[in-house]
Amino acid sequence: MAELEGLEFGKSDFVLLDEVSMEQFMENLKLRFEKGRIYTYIGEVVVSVNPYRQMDMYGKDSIEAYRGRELYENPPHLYAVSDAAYKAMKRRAKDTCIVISGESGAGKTEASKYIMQYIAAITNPSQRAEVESVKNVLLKSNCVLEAFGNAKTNRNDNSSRFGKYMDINFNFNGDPTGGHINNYLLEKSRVVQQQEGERNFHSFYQLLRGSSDEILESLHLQNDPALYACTKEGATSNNDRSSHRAVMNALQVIGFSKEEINSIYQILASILLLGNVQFESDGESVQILQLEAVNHISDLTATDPESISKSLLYRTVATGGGEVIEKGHTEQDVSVFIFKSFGRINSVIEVKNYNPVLHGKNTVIGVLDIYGFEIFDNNSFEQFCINYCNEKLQQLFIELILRQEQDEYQREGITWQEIDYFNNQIIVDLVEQPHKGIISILDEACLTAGKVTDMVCLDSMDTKLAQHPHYTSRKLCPTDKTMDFKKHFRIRHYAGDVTYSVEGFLDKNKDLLFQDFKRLMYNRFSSSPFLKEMWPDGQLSITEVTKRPLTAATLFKNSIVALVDKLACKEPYYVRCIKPNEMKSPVLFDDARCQHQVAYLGLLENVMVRRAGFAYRQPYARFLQRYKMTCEYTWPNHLMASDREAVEAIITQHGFQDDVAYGQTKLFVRTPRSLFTLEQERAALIPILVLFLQKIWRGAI
Ligand code: AOV
Ligand code: MG
Repeated sequence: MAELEGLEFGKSDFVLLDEVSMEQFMENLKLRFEKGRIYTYIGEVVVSVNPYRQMDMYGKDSIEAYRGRELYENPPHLYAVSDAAYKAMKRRAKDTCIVISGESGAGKTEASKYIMQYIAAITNPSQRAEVESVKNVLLKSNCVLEAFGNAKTNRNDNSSRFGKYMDINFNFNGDPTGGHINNYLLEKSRVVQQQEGERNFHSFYQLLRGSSDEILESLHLQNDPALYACTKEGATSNNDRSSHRAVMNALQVIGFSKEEINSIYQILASILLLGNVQFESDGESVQILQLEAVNHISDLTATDPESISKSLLYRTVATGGGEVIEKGHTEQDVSVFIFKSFGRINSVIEVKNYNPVLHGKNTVIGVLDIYGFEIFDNNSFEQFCINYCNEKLQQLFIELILRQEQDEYQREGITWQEIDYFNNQIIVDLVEQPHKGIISILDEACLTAGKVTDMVCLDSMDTKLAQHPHYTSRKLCPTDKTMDFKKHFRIRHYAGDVTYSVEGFLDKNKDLLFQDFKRLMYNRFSSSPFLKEMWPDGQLSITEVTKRPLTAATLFKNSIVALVDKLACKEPYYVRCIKPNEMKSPVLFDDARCQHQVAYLGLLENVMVRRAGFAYRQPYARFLQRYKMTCEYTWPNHLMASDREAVEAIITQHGFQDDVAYGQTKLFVRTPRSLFTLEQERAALIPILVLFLQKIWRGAI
């Protein structure tokens, strides 16, 4: 394998290291990064180091080089695993998935785009129009989703603020016939608040910088992001204008009508204007200061200003007796529906991308690109959810790559040196366990009537979780000077310690959007099914909506559990991304940072399992069926006592006995080479066999 590139580039598969140690692993990883070899295998897992520069390895030539080839025939590449997933799907009708993981800024989203590009490039050779249009929608959806769901953070200039799982459906020809995108918990709070040095979602800046003067005028906007509370942070960027053009084009390709595009931008404009509305409170009631902005919003949403003001200032609640009263609400409430309306835009995009054109047998390749593990100066509810999600994905990796592998050796009676690894299930439990976990405690606080504050909830967590080895309460660390520990709790995550501020947890978990506002929007858009759909419960009458909805954390947990279930029943391929440094530098390999990631991703354990283990396994009967023609003792039928003995005959005749182990029901093959040789022999024999059979049919033999 390594000789494909020459030894000066290091080992192309960590399995080939002379000795499995952290030292050797890091040496190889660093050498390859420095030589511009950003991909390295652990068997079929791709380890990728973010190059932070444009690499000349994704062009048409590369695509051709990898198309239809086996993993070990070319230097490591995302294209090779994409092809392996595609082959498994096409030849063996297996649903497959490619799971891309790694911390924020490690290169997951870029990887997912290259994978999609590759799949698009190798499919539909006959250029059928309907398949081309499906491919276009799938490819272009990225651009739109990134505009609305990505933002500059202090970890990554183009950070995904939502999780994305895309299923691509294929017909029996192996051509894409449709797709479905699931979005996971968008970080909505970003619309009203960003940390220092960060930006709001790209789409706001794109709209302001990229639109013509006429359009801006019609939206009551000016082209300077610094003028708006939502965008004044990080108002400078140079490519917003060109991105705006690309997004407009993508929206059209996907099939959004002119009116729909206008409506989306009217809503974005309303959010920008709403963000500038200030309120004055005299302790009793609240007044709006900028009535002009309210007038503009009313124009954009074709709603009368009275209703807007009213829905901003009051909420209508149904009392027990069915009577309706009006009650004032606070500034904080107002921000809630600003970001909620933003979230709805994304759900519309998801609906638009769903294309269930399913003909006949249909297989799926899923591509998962989710927000990576992150630690900021201030970590809130969003980081809590994001990091929990990463714990779940790490758990899936452990399950599929480390645990099941070892379990199978045990079951099959293969001699095996047990490998120790850190199982993060304990942290997953800390978060999600019913009744005892953090989400349950949060939900309980949210559902309790009366004034339960964030601090009351924190107290409850500190009491209930005091003994947990991965939870640190303020009470246990009163002398911790490294931070304001008054309203914080800390979780020892698999990827590092994160201190969360509990402030805002309850509100974000309740995720309120007031019914008045939904009703207003639903009625306003009654002539447009596209926009009406954004406010589905707006049609409910006041008394119908008092039922308690599920909390944000519980909904998120449920969606992640469903995602993991979906992934677990597919054949998984893994891309493990590593961030080489914090400076976005193409030349810096920060040894300590990289080693930390290698350790928590469990890559060394992965090498050990893989090395001691076997790359391929097949039940005896199936192996025999496929390769019996390559051995005189098994062709056309064997006379041995069992299939296993017949398989032994094939293996021995080819001299592969040191490369295999015999399990109870399956043959285990260590390296892919042996199988490859057998495949080649088989391929060479088939034409001879066909000729032979033809002669028999013609009576020549
Ligand atoms: P992420 O998806 O893993 O973070 P990205 O894929 O957005 O990270 O990568 C961050 C940046 O690194 C990109 O914007 C590129 O500038 C650069 N980069 C990554 N991969 C490559 C590559 N293969 N070639 C060239 N440049 C690359 V996050 O979404 O924050 O968890 O939520
Ligand atoms: Mg990303």
